[in-house]
Amino acid sequence: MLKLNQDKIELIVFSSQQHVKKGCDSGWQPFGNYCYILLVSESSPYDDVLDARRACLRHGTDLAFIRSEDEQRFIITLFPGTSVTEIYLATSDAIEEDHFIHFDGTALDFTNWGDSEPNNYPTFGGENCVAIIYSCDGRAVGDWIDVPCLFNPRLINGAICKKPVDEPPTDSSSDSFQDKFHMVKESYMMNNAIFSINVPTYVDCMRLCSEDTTCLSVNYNRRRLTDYNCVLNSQSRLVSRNLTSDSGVAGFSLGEWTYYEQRYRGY
Ligand SMILES: [Ca+2]
Ligand SMILES: [Ca+2]
Repeated sequence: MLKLNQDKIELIVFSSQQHVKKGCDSGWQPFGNYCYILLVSESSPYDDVLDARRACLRHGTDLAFIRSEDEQRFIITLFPGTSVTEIYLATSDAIEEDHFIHFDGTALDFTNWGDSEPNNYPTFGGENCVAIIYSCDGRAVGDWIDVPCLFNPRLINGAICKKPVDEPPTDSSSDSFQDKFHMVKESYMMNNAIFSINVPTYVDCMRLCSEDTTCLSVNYNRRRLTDYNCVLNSQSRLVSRNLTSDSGVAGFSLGEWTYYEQRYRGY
């Protein structure tokens, strides 16, 4: 199935070898209690890991990370017959160099690093995100490599999205959308604002973010009783180091800001 998506043509890959059981939407493949889809950006590679993440967000979920050898084996079965070369995973060491965690903040239970990886190759300012190999000279299928988060020099054109079986559709009007965020107190994401707006509560700020597929985190500040500032960010701390505990904004003192980022749901 071809889907026009802004300036990219995104190919949703169906595998004829997989039986889609009840619980996964059309085009999604089941494994365990989860559904997976491989997205291939056909017209151009993903700009960066955020671009790949947004591709999954448009499908109501987020990039996958890999928890076990069995899951890795399953994911590799999605690659044959496609033009995918390398695929972003939801794993990063942006918060602490050489300490990789998944985007939900959990530790790695399984890794499959290729030879000499991760090497934090310095040419583009280090490498804090992770891709899995399908087709790359000198690499084995399934090798993991660390890659830059915010620049894609390797022509990474794949994204694997994952969601729990029977997950209800994303409903930003539901109260449960608050569960999609977690808080980092007294912190502020610098230089990644999409826009800033006054809203009465932090819940309203989260709601705005959850309704905007380009929004990955928010800063919330209550300056005065009648002046509340909500900043929607295009990045999260998991792919950017621009999180600071010093607001750096004139007129605001430390501790007034609260940073919330969208958490991964269900896995
Ligand atoms: Ca790194
Ligand atoms: Ca590397």
